[in-house]
Amino acid sequence: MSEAKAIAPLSDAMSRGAEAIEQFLDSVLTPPEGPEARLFNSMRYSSLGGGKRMRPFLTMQSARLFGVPDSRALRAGAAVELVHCYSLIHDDLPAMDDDDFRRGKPSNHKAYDDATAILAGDALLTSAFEVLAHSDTHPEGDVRSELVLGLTRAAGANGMVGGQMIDLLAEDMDADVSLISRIQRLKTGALIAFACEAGAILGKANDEQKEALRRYSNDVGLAFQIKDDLLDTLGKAEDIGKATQKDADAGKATFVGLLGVEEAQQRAELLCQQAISYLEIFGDNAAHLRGIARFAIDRRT
Ligand code: GRG
Repeated sequence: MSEAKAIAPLSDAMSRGAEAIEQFLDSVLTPPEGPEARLFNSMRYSSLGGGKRMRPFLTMQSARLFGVPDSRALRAGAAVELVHCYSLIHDDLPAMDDDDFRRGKPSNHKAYDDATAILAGDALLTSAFEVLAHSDTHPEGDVRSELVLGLTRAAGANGMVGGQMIDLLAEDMDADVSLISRIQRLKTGALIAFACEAGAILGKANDEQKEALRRYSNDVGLAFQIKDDLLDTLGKAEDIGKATQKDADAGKATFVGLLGVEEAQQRAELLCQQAISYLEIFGDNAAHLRGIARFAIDRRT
């Protein structure tokens, strides 16, 4: 009879993952001598010392399903986090969401200036691809190029940036749940989905395994976004580390605005359960991925 392997509680595993990401990003973003040190300091300001690091944790846990060495999964997860950090800097700029606080401190353009914040975002984005394309991420060029292709698609015009464009335009549209779902699938969901896909690419997962992870991550991404809307409506700025009620004040259509708090909560719960059901084929090895699906909707920040 096989005995279920004891696994560390989710919070311990997430803390260890976050610590590993912190150290890796610290090593990648070492400031050089000279005036460009300002750029590195601005990049470090928005990538170190904060954030839940949920996306790299998804990469590391997905990769573990296929026995991928942690050192490789860490690099792929860090690349995803670098893109995420760039998106937060640019999203906070006056031309976008115009937010003064992020992760409990002044947003990048407030701590530095608009031009430096734009450059820091640009440089974080490019450093993500530098990390991914390095042979330490995987010895085989084909695997590395599949990773690069996947991240390009998730982050670019057909993914996160495209979603941001539609989100900006949607302020003047009669948005319904289907449009909001599309925006969020691109803006937030695509990068979360790639975080899981990266683990599958590194581990050369088969089609059935890739499809299961794809469905899981799509539902987690949407549930995560609904929770973000709920936090924006119900949360306190001091707990969340950024302003709340921003979307409602800007007249933006959100899941909560369209469905109401209760139905939005129910939808997030259903998505969470559905996401977990897709992990059945991975058995006990997917325990932390199941935990993350719950974390996405139970979190307080
Ligand atoms: C400006 C290119 C560009 C893209 C912006 C993702 C995005 C698109 C903007 C982020 C704005 C935002 C608050 C989106 C809602 C969902 C989300 C990405 C929340 C922040 O992610 P968390 O909660 O943040 O994982 P931490 O700080 O924990 O890393």
